[in-house]
Amino acid sequence: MTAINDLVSYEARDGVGVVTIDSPPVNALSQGVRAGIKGGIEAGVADNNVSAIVLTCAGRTFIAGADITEFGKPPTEPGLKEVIGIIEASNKPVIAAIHGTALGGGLETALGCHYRVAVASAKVGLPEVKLGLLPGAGGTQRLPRVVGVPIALDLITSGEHVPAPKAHKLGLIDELVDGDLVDGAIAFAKKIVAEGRPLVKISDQNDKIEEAKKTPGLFDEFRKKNARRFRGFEAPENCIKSIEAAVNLPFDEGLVRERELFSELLAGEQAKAQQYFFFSERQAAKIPDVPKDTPLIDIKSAGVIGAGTMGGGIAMNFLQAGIPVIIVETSQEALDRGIEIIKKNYAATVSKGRLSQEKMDKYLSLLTGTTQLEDIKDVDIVIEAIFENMEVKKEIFGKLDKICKQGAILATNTSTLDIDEIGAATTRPEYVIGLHFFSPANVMKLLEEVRTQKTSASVMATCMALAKKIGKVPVMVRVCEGFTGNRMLAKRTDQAQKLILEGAKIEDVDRVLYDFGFPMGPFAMGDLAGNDVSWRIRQGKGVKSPVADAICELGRFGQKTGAGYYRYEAGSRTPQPDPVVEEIIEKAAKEAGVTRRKITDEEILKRCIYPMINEAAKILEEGMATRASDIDVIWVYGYGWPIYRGGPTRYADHIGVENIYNDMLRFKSALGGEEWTPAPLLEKLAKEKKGFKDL
Ligand code: 3H9
Repeated sequence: MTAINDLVSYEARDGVGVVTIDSPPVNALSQGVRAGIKGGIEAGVADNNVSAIVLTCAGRTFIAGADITEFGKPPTEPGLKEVIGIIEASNKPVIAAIHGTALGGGLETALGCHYRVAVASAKVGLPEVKLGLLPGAGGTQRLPRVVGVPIALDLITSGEHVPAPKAHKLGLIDELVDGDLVDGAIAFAKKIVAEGRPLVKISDQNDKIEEAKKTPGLFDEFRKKNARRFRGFEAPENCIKSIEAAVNLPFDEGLVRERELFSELLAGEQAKAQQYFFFSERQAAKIPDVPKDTPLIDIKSAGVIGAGTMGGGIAMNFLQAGIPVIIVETSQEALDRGIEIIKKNYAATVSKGRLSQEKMDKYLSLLTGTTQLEDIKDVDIVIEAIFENMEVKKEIFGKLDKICKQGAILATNTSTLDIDEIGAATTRPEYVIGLHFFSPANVMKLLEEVRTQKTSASVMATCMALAKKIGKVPVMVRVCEGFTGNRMLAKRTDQAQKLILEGAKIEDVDRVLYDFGFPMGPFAMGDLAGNDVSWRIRQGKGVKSPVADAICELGRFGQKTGAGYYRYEAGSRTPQPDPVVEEIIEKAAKEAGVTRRKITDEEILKRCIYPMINEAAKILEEGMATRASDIDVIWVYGYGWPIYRGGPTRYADHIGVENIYNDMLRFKSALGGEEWTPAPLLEKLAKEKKGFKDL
């Protein structure tokens, strides 16, 4: 074996040159890897003892893409396009041998090879769009030439990871390899040499391009069909334009156009925000005082207390991860109802073709129900998901303490209560933790995990790993009112209520936040979730909110009652402004002595967002969240904050903390109110002309 450089080696095996990249963790295409591939291919071409070259990777995966940490730095030679050009121009067949994931620049490199083989567990894809980019090393030009334009449009604008068997059917993979990948790739290489098969250069293949030319409306149709999905994002449109270039221009010119469109995105704020978010999500998985080698508790079974909407959704996550669940309810009727809803949810997914009947049956075979708490005595984790009442929860945790085996994790899904107090109801508070799922719990990706003063490192590490296993993104926070997400949300809700009292229209507040990029505004959101939920919480705390209370007093709980802040036609979810609500607001304003005025969109946006950012500063000061970027992960995955704006603290840095601070002071003198007093941390950052990124 010859070292080409520190990261890439070359070896002749059985008449085939094997170029192996070994650059942990994911063999990203750093300068060293690019130079190594170039050197490796050149070594293979020059080696008279070999007639073909296999390009493969050591470690857990094939090349996972360009090295994202290099973006924004001055380019270094050789560029990826050049390296791919060298591979494609090789006079000996080059075969990519793929395991793990061939993503982004990794797949583009493989598409520069003349053939591709993979193990069945491998996945391939061009996920650049998720980083606010497009495949910038020929992916938008080569992929459509292999799979056709319609499929390329889907794959490139979704960034989907395609499993190898499907990729094989699409012609992206030439052969699936059983057993050892490199042995299989060498055998494949020898076979194609023996059969005298041609050097397949994808750049020369134009059949699929010609086919697309016959449907000129293809691109506009695709744009129209996906307008909702792409709303607010810049990258999908550039992806489409680049694939259009593949159809309308010769290959080399298409590459040039692709580079222009790539560079445009790379320089933009959205790509920077989305790349920031990629690393933020991975950072969030790390808890500074929980070492990497902390022993994990083996979670082989789960108990869920409460078969309501949350409990049912939580149970589904475990079932889908192959973890058996026992669900507990107080009455047989409530239990049956809860289990029926789970079945209906799965059946609906099956009928939409997004789940096989076989999988649904498998999930349901892992589910049992009981009305006896004692039946969960042997489970490894319990998640309590009943209504928010401290006394009832304490009673349940006291019982769990007696019933559950030693070493079991006792979790609560509370979104409002003091989990230290819940833990104190047991003799094992170190096993108690908050696992705050977001509704719908089987869909929303965020899992806000809440550590108490006593939660053990092992319980935390286990719950972080478990979250990943059940397809969630976990963020660890500490106990405070509303934890991190809802504590910030409360600030937005407060402003939204004040804005409508002062004269803004409900639909204008919603529109401004929708246009900012949220899936819906706060009032449409309230109507969807049910306004009665927060009304009950306010009643419990003795807190008043004149408009929100008046609406609930009229039984206008939202979509489920046909009216809330908006009215809804029977069978429709489209919010219609309602003059009745306008009257309620006017009356409430009069009673509160508020003079109503016209409020601009700019004021609506700043008043909804800035107090949240200020609260984020307080949360960080108090150490309730570990990092500013954790808060951003919470808001993107739990509340639909547009990922292309990175999250609240990233957005604050983009606007400038100093500008936000100055606006806060202006609002304070114009409107009064404690919410406009800048948090000491916000003030400090503003005065030092720094941002959350500098913390
Ligand atoms: C691109 O290719 C542009 C091209 O068109 C070329 C244009 C010229 N770079 O996710 P994990 C790190 S754009 C640098 O926890 P997993 C990651 O931060 C790229 N670092 O593992 C983490 O570090 P740490 C297109 C990267 O097993 C560690 O590796 N490609 C990169 O759950 C482990 O990552 C993509 O978008 C990278 N490209 O998942 C793929 N990738 O341990 C991005 C990962 O310090 N990557 N790291 O926190 C992924 O989707 C997942 O990492 C992968 C593995 C599925 C590969």
